[in-house]
Amino acid sequence: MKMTFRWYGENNDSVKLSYIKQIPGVEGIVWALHDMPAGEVWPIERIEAEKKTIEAAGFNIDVVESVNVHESIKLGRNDRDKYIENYIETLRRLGKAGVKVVCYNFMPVFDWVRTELFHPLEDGSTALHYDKETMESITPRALVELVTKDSKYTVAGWEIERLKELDNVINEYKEMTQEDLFNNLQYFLKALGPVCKESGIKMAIHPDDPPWSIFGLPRIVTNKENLGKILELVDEPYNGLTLCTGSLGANPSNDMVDIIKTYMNRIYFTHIRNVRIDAKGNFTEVSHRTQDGSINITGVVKAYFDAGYKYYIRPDHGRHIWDEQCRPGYGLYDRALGIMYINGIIDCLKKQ
Ligand code: DNO
Repeated sequence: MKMTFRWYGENNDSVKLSYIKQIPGVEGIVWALHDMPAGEVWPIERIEAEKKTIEAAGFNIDVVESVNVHESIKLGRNDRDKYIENYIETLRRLGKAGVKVVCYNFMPVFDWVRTELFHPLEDGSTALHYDKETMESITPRALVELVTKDSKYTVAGWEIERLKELDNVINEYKEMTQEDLFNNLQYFLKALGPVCKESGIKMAIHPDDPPWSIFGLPRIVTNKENLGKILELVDEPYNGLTLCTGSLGANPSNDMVDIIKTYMNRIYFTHIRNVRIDAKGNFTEVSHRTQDGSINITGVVKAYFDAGYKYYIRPDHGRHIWDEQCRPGYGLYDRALGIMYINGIIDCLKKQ
């Protein structure tokens, strides 16, 4: 297991690389060019500059999260091939720079969705929260306003460019079935085959977060069965998964340990996050510790350990603790605690 930490780039993150270096065991920085609009080719000079900064701080650049997929590809519009070509070129460049795994998602319009970014927890910290009733009564536009107003940073996955055509794009999805979305994903993945094979890049699709349909939009990366179906769309090693325990785990019928054991050999990247689900199905992100939430984090780490998992792992969203001012979910402190918890479980297993 290779421990990594997500970092948004110089002047775009409250956390410094030198701070991350002080967390024991972190080998790699999970990075991206966050200001690149989906569908555009990433400039070589910028990839090189990022690589230089990250490597100079003593980390590898093996994992990119994310190269975002243009809406035309998800919708299967007539102009999708040009965006797929651009995606391929970006992968070629990333491969040359030494990137090994590219995380992406295939969620229509929205990336992850929450109704509150700074929900108070009983310990005085705050965390990301999802309220079902709010989601059922709010319009997409009002949700964007509600969620982005409290953050001084852009919220990754909620980039302005992605959301500016919100209403039009949502309408375009109206007629679309889950099957259509699977087909469009297959078309996209097949086209990436040659570049992935030539550059050794593994594609790792991120689960839908939360793993159910929102605003009537189709969502397919939601459960064990669909993950299996996605792997079969192109049954080759380059087509793999990002396993995010907090995304999939927000649905209590997703048994994370079972899912991980089933797809272990195609999971190239893992996000460890705990959520506490209440009786109504609302959920709040909590500390990584197993007993603080609804997900068996200890069991998850053990499943990876037992399998001799050799790919990448990172602590996912943390709470905002100790008055830290940071990107929502992406502070230094709670994610560092998360790493030490994971490190602790692993060391304990090693000793046994
Ligand atoms: C949220 C993240 C997601 C993830 C993308 C991957 O914090 O887990 O935004 O990066 O869905 O494409």
